[in-house]
Amino acid sequence: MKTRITELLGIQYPIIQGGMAWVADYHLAAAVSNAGGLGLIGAASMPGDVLRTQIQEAKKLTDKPLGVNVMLLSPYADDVARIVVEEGIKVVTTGAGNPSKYMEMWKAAGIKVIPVVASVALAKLMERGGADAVIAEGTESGGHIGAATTMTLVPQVVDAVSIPVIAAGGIGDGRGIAAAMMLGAEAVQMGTRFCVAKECIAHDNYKQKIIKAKDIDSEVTGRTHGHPIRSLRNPMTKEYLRLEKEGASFEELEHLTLGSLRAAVVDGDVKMGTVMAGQIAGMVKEEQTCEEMISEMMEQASKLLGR
Ligand code: TUI
Repeated sequence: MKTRITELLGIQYPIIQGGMAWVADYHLAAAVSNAGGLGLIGAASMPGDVLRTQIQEAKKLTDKPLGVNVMLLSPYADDVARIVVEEGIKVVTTGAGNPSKYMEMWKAAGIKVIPVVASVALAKLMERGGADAVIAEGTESGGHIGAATTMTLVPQVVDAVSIPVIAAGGIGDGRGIAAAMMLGAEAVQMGTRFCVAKECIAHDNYKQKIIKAKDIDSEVTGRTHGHPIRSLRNPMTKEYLRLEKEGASFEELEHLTLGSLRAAVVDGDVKMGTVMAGQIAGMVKEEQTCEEMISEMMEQASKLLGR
């Protein structure tokens, strides 16, 4: 399935893996790339030296195109932005902010820059600033989210910019891929489904929590202080939402979730940890290899799209 995105990135299938903090390490990134999509190392949780090692390890596992996701709220963002250049990374996606201050450095290094946007306004700004494509991410996604749904955001971004648009949020199978294409997207970004990939290093408790989740099992915490996060309902989200309702301070809430993503992903604490996952978790039913997931989804999408 050729699109401007498969051509731009030199990949076989229009599938990009989300750059999930703690979850998307070099094992997952290399597996997605080897299966014909674009794998990304999620640098949100990584100091510069850790990212450097991760990139070098990934390159031992794959010679296919490979990217890095730069989470702009990370305290290491400046180091990470420089290290992707030094390590010869050719594709960068960004999340949770405006990457304009790094754009010139990345473009000069020949990096394809693909920011995640949650609004038409930011998509237009990114196009003017030289972005090669944008990822329009709907509120169905896991983790840090915007307000618009994928169904409404994607076609509005497609109409507003000339660069190719990648759809994200609530896409977990071939039907989702086909639907995204019908909305004008030229690829999809998927996170939650890849969380349960065999090659993914997330703790088995985390994977099982996603596999057991039903359609309405996610919650959004943090709306009151402007950083909404979608994760699967557990004792932590219940306590967080109770505190938010009582008007708890940012510091109190922060105290509850400090280190909680790592606790869930690495230590398997799915009770008081943050199990970030999208609304599609209810449809994710089994652990498979990235190769199995991608070939199954592409077969389904191709049939539906008649190509
Ligand atoms: O970045 C994400 N999702 C994430 S990052 C993350 S790590 C984290 N851990 C703890 C606390 C907070 C984050 C977990 N999930 N998705 C991409 C994304 N970007 N979604 C929405 C946006 C976004 C929102 C507003 C991008 C730009 C924006 O406006 C920027 C501006 O300055 O105008």
